[in-house]
Amino acid sequence: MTNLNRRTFLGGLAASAIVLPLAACGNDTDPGTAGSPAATGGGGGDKAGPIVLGFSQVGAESGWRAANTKSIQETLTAENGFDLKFSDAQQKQENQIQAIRSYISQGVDVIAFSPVVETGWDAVLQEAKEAKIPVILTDRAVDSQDDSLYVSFIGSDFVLEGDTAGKWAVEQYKGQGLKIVELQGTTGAAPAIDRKEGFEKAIAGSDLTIIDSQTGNFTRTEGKTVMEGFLQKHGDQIGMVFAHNDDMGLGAIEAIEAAGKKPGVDIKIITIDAVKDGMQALADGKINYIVECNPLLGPDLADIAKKVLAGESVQKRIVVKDEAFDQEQAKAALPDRKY
Ligand code: GZL
Ligand code: ZN
Repeated sequence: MTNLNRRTFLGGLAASAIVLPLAACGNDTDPGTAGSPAATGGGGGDKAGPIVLGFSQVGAESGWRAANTKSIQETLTAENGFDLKFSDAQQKQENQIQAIRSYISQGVDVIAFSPVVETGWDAVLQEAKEAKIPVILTDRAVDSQDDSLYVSFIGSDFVLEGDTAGKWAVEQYKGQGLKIVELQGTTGAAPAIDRKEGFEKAIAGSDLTIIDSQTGNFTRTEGKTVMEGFLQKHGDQIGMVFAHNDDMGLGAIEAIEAAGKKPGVDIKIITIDAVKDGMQALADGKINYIVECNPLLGPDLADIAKKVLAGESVQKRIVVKDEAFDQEQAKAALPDRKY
């Protein structure tokens, strides 16, 4: 009997509250009587066999996402006690909802996902709750009224990331009346909403102003296209680009160079993520400052999943620590960067 069936079967047991002698099966230890943590699929410390974890990933839109996926797939391995079911939603919420529903019907032990946008999750998370399948959020948050719909949220503080970027910009460039164009992340996504909020608060009261702002959906291609539009519309007025991620900043660099201007010199650039390509551009002087957003969430996810299934209490919010780099710091850090 595979783990999945055992979990569903045990779930059934608890519901019927009768204790049938379980068919001897595979490597299962005695799951305990109906109603015990094991029987309700709570897992119980003695849960034998791998933890079946269904993960719904946003997509493969950026270098950050690739590093995040790698961390999850490299950590949630069979030898680490997991049977990982992984799906890529191509940045579509309906694909994530569909994947979560399929994990529920498979009767996985735990569901984890990075919600592409903040809203629209309550129904499917309610279904997971009714199926007694714990849900862990990684990377991005949901704006849900009912926070019993997930057991833990592991991710960076995006408002702080925007604040750190804005504070550095004011420190470095105040007094020049700098005009900023903003490349926003995916509309409705927690990092886009929160980074914008943090940055705007940090520059408020200074002589730095945002003269235009548009989503580039966290991708290099769209960042380039939107920057081309900004250059046509605002030309030499543009003193700085604030991009919500490195990939859109790298796209902006292509557009700026195509317009015969020097990125990092004629037009300053501040981005967020600190993935390898971004850090290289920073070291090369084409970007001026990068605030890191650590994508290596696999170990925390594995730890929380094991604790939840062992019936241990877990922290509701785990804030991932981020650093920030200027050009000199990037040169020093590059050789040791893990992503
Ligand atoms: C942030 C993450 C964002 C990255 C982008 O934690 O959700 O999504 O900043 C990625 O690069 O696409
Ligand atoms: Zn929000």
